[in-house]
Amino acid sequence: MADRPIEPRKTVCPYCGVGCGITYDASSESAIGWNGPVNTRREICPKGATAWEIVDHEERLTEPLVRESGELVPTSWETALDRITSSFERIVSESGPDSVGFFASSNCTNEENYVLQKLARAIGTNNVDNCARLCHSSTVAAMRERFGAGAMTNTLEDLREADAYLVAGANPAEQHPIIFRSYLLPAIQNGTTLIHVDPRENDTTRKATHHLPVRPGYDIPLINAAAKVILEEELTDGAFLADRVTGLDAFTAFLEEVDVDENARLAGVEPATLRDAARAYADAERAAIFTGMGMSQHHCGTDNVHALLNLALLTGNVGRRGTGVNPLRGQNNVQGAGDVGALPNVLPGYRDVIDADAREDVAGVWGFEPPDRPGLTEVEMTHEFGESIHGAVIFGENPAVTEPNANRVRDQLDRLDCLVVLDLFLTETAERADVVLPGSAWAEKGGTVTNTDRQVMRMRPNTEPPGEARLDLAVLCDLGQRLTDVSFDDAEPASVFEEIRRVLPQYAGMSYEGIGTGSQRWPFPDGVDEGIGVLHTDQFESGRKTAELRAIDHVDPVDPVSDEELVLTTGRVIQQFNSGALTRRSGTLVRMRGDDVLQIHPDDAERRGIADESTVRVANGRGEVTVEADVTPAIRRGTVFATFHYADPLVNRLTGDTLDPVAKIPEYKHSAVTVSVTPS
Ligand SMILES: Nc1nc2c(c(=O)[nH]1)N[C@H]1C(S)=C(S)[C@@H](COP(=O)(O)OP(=O)(O)OC[C@H]3O[C@@H](n4cnc5c(=O)[nH]c(N)nc54)[C@H](O)[C@@H]3O)O[C@H]1N2
Ligand SMILES: Nc1nc2c(c(=O)[nH]1)N[C@H]1C(S)=C(S)[C@@H](COP(=O)(O)OP(=O)(O)OC[C@H]3O[C@@H](n4cnc5c(=O)[nH]c(N)nc54)[C@H](O)[C@@H]3O)O[C@H]1N2
Ligand code: SF4
Ligand SMILES: [Mo]
Repeated sequence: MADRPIEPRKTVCPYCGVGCGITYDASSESAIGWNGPVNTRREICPKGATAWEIVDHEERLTEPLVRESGELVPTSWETALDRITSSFERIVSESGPDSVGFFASSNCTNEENYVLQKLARAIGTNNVDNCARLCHSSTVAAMRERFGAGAMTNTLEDLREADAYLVAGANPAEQHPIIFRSYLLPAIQNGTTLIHVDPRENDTTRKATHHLPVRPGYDIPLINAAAKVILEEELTDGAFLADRVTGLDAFTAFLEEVDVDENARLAGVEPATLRDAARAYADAERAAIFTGMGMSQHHCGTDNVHALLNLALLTGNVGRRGTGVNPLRGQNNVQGAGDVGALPNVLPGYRDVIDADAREDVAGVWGFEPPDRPGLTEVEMTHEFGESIHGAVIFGENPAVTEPNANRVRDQLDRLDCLVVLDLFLTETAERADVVLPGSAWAEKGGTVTNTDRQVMRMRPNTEPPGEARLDLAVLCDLGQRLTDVSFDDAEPASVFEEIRRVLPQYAGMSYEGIGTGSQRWPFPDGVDEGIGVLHTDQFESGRKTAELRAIDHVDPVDPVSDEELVLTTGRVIQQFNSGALTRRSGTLVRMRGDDVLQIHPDDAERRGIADESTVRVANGRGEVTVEADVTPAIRRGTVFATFHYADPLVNRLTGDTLDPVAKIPEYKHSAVTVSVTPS
């Protein structure tokens, strides 16, 4: 690929939601940091530092592929696009617009996602979603309902001022490394208390003052007990409760039934540790909550977050610097993919598709009215593949590895009449496609991405796509031109951003030029000088002055666990990213070990005759995997942990596809499994 022209320009890391500034560096022939809005001292983590290895990788897709007699063979763009057009036209004319579905990409820009959701809606379906569904859809649902905005309430900058951090079900030391090292750790070293709620001890726990090793799936009893301690010991913020909160009496009555010791035991933590942690949070002048997948990815994910919101309201920890409830978002643009409407129930700016005024407003810009019936979510769509959905476009996602109940997902993908994948590599999903389109990597594209603390930043090309590969935005616009009657002939990021501004109230005051090499933060209404940092200061984003305390009952996990079984929970490590489609291809990252093992407690291992580093079989009714055992007291008894970064072992064969009833997020963090020595 050395024949591509390269010009180093300031862009944004393609991996996590921190949004560090990176650029190509000619002297080291790799990516380095620049002093971006978040990584102001140019700091980056191992993934950012190896990001160029992906751009220049020999396995990059460089020409379109189509399936002929069962095999994927190289073809021209014209043939590939013709195949998609004729298949989709036939499917839609035979079975209607809801017989096609679109997976947008949280790894890709606002402009690309905006075009894809508009394309779906122009065809006449709201079947468009992105993998925000799999991360924080539950968090967004709870926060939108109670506070009026599903995003970090605070900014990284002001969170440095907190006196206590409550990190629940997140491991920022590994998953948001630059936030942890450059914002949280300096405060912790300066005396800020860190409370970590996580069934495992990991790099975040190692800096914690209090560790609550919760049993997976039992966060609600733990949080309710903490709320009871706060109320009993009069650690509430009376003035805030009087002014900004409703429902105190009903909530107090609900807590009367809560027994702190009993709930602590149910949650698997020491009552005294729980009481100390509750006091540490409530006593702090400013206390900030961070929340992650350990909370959101449960069949009760929305309720988990509702329970957390109670803590912030009781103690007046919202609407001020150094406080709030802060979901640490996943990919570099998962916040933005939702903002621009790549979701089945809302239009750009989170306006409901069932709201006639919202539809009319976008119709004023689009020239057509979007359909009024909410579409299906990602997991619901895969379940309909081969049933009511026959054609799908999967843009920058790898569901064959990352969706729950992977054996079922793979069967369903194979049942589609026409599966189109737009990606950089022949992923496990692309291998099942009818048409594979070669897209553009981070270093090849322009456009904007929105990071975890609502900062919209610009990407800039450092080089061109390799071979016949094309810019994602151009490909999506081409598909729009061919599949709809609407004009998609303008594939310039700057002009698409202009259109986004016109339909997305939160971005209305921004400008592409104005963002420059800095950032602009939403909400940024038209006519103001800058976006708003701390949300909910005088009133909530809901438009109300108050938010409600809410009684949240514990619900048992869906998978009952017998005496012989253990609970499998899943997650991440610093050096791998999601399906591993990119990071498994980095020679540097795969040399960092420990990312494809099963953590098991020494007592559980001994009972099963399992030795450290031996190969074990992990199984349940959905499937099985073989994996190396890492016998370690870092994981609580009765629980085992594995990452989902590999296609082998494919850990998602074991996860279940029960969905949270509100947000439709799958249960990734609690599956019953047997673990046994593999027969030699
Ligand atoms: N290095 C790296 N960084 C990433 C990613 C990556 O793949 N690799 N992915 C990005 C994406 S898309 C996302 S969404 C974020 C996710 O970032 P995190 O939310 O930090 O991700 P996880 O590791 O899935 O889960 C966090 C923790 O939840 C704990 N946990 C498991 N079950 C429970 C439970 O029942 N209750 C509680 N309280 N905790 C539990 C796990 O032990 C784990 O340490 O990371 C982003 N950043
Ligand atoms: N067991 C278990 N499973 C999980 C989770 C868990 O905690 N446990 N977490 C869930 C979560 S939070 C998430 S977000 C999902 C992630 O699930 P996915 O989104 O499926 O995972 P990624 O590996 O991020 O997939 C991104 C794909 O986009 C491609 N890509 C990257 N950049 C570009 C680009 O610029 N252009 C194009 N065209 N393609 C690009 C990559 O090659 C890759 O194939 O996994 C979910 N699955
Ligand atoms: S912290 Fe996240 S955004 Fe920053 S370099 Fe690492 S992966 Fe990239
Ligand atoms: Mo995610």
